[in-house]
Amino acid sequence: TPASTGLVATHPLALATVNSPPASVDGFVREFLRELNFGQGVSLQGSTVNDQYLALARTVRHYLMARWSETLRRQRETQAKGVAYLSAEYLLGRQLGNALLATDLTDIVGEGLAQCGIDLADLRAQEVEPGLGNGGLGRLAACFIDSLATMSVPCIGYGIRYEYGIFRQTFVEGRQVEQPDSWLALGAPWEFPHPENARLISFGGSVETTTDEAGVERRRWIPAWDVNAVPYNYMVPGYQNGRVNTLRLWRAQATDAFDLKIFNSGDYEEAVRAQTFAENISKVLYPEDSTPQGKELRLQQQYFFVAASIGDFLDQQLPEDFDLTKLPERIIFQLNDTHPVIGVPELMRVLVDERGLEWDAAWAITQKCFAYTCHTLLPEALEVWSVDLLGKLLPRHLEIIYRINDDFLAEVRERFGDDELRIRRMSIIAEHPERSVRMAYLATVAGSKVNGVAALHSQLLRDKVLPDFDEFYPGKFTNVTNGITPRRFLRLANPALSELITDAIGVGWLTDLERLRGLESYAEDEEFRERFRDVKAANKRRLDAVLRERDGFTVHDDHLLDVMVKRLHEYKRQSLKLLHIVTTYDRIISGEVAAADVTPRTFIFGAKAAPGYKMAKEIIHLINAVGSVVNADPRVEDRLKVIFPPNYNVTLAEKVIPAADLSEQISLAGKEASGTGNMKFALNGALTIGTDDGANVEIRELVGNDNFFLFGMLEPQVEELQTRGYVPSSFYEADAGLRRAIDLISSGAFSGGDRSVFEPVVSNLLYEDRFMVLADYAAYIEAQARVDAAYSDVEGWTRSAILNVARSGFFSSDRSMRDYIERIWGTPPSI
Ligand code: T68
Repeated sequence: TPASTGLVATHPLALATVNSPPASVDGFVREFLRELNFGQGVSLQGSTVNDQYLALARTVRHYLMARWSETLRRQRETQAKGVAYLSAEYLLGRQLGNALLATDLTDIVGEGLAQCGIDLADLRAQEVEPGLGNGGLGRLAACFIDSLATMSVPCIGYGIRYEYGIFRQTFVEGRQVEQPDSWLALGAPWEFPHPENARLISFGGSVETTTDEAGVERRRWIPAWDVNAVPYNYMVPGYQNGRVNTLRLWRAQATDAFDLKIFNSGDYEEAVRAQTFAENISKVLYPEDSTPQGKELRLQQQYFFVAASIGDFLDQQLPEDFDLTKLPERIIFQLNDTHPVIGVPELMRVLVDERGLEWDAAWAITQKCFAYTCHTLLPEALEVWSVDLLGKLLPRHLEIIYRINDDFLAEVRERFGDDELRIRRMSIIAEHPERSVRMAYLATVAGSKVNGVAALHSQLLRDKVLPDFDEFYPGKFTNVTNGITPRRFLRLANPALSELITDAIGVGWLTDLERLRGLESYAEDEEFRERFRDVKAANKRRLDAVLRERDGFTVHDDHLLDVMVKRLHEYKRQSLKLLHIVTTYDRIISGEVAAADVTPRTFIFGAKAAPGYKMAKEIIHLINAVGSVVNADPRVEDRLKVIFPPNYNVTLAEKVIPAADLSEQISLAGKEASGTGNMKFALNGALTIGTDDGANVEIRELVGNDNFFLFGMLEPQVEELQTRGYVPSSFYEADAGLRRAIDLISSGAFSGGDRSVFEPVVSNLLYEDRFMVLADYAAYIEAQARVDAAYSDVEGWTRSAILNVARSGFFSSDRSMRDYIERIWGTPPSI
């Protein structure tokens, strides 16, 4: 309840909800200095860069506050249908630039700070990005909430406020070493903690049967332990539209701080044991990507944030007398992969056990309130939880899951008779190798819709991963192709290109990205092409400055910049890129080609490997080893450079992508669900060399075959080769170039003569090669030759690059959001 205003209510400043500071240089400077003085407690003269950054962030926040408060007020009043996006990950990137863009304050702030003798760029550089996600899935969530705010759609993002985000990657002698990511250490100016709104989340214990007042038997969960979930709110500003949505991340806090009696007795460790245990839940992000870890703590994290979020929504966002049968008219819970799927039995538990609804009524509500997005095709990436673990941690939820499964299988029997094979295939409970809950199946049964993240992926999901369910639930499966926010990945990351675009086609494209089509005719304009090239070269110099300072690397602005940035995973095939580099190097040192005849290229890698993923780490080591040798070999005459800056993250992406000429999207066909980096590169005028996989398919369709380098097996060919029996060594035997590249690695050329170092990588390629690197090698080398030829035609290349920009409007996440609204949510955009 808000504090009583009493007499103060008559004060003029108290009449408005929240007042904004004046949007002028003077107004800003006054506000900024007040924050410095009264927020940080320092004078301008005595302030550090961090003081200044924190004061600036809080000042910019002030400009968003009135919009936020107004957005919340309106939502309370209209009770318009909204989206609760449930995601264990949000890879937000830096906040300052985006907040300045949203408020259109960049110029005012730049000038105001200059008057104070401060360079805005220095303060921007001070911000540590919240890396609360692993890769594509987490970044997608961040793009989606940006788009929803910009489109004025009511949305709350719910997630976890990890104390440590994705690890900071360092290299020691070329090998990955992980360091904790202390993103909160220097202060967290963007968050609003609300400890007074903490929610109690329970775990463990048992279930008993009780009889309620009406004499009806009810199951009741008697938990064994609990933890507080403390909400931390973040602003999600729409782009210059007066709207600010909310991202609410939960932090775990112990219910009992510590045991004073034990503390006084001197056993300090024991005194805080319970606290440490509870608070571990939001301590650190699991760095696993595309391979879910069946760890108890991870299940605790999932239930912790989902139970807090659903409880928060029902108790805090709805009016007190809300009729729960109307819940589907008010909210849709969008499940970002299976990580939040435990929310399904949780909503059932709340409706049935706590709110007293009948099972069938509760199930009817639940089925309409959830929708599920799948982000993978790898069978090993589909999350399962052992029944033992789930029953120990969440006994009542396990019961509910069993009941859901029983009812579901009864329906299957009704339709198909006692087709036991089918029943076993479709059961939410798997029996082998261990009794466990298939979370994707639970999500599919409970969700009103199930979507894949690119056209090909959604098709394969229906045909290969969940065909029985597709048959059983006609119309449930749909596609929404991923997207990226053009605010961050074009306007903020590439101001020079943004300006060139606006000069050509005027304003308005940033919220209506299809307008980039207007650039098509400029591809034929020689002067425009020259300006476009100037922008690219300037972005390479900007990257050069960043990497020089960061890691001591140089980037030549006259090299073709060939970039592969994404998580390190065998299916993404960084090793195929590496074989191309080794082959090119081998051709030079063997004298097959003169260095002077090789297209000068700088290869940039950015990739983190999951700490427990051995092969991925070996590949990182090999990339670094090849880089050291190639970069230092005088015979190469500096025409090839391999650079691998450690700790690739959103901040670095914003500098790398705008500088790129060539985008490497070379996963084995049928393995990359969508990819979103591929979209960012195309939008920034890089050409793609890629397989027919994920959203590459749609990129190629849109930008045109002539402006895309396609290579490799198609998905059905992959499937066919698999069935026929894939023997990687036969490709090695048959291709001299491939043999020489692999032999060069085996020879110890990149490991100081030691042949054992990269033996695991080589053997894996020769005798296992799950992702058919060797089978696609020849096609890839041939495609790279096409790249070289195309790049030598400067005007032709520029034309293609411009067409990539002009035809990438479809990949705005604003479009993705329209598709979700139309195909899944039915949320009318509200004002
Ligand atoms: C990615 N998945 C897909 N997973 O690989 C990518 N997994 O093709 C797609 O574009 C992107 O999702 C967005 O749809 C992931 O990023 C994970 O990060 C992840 C994290 C934990 C457990 C499993």
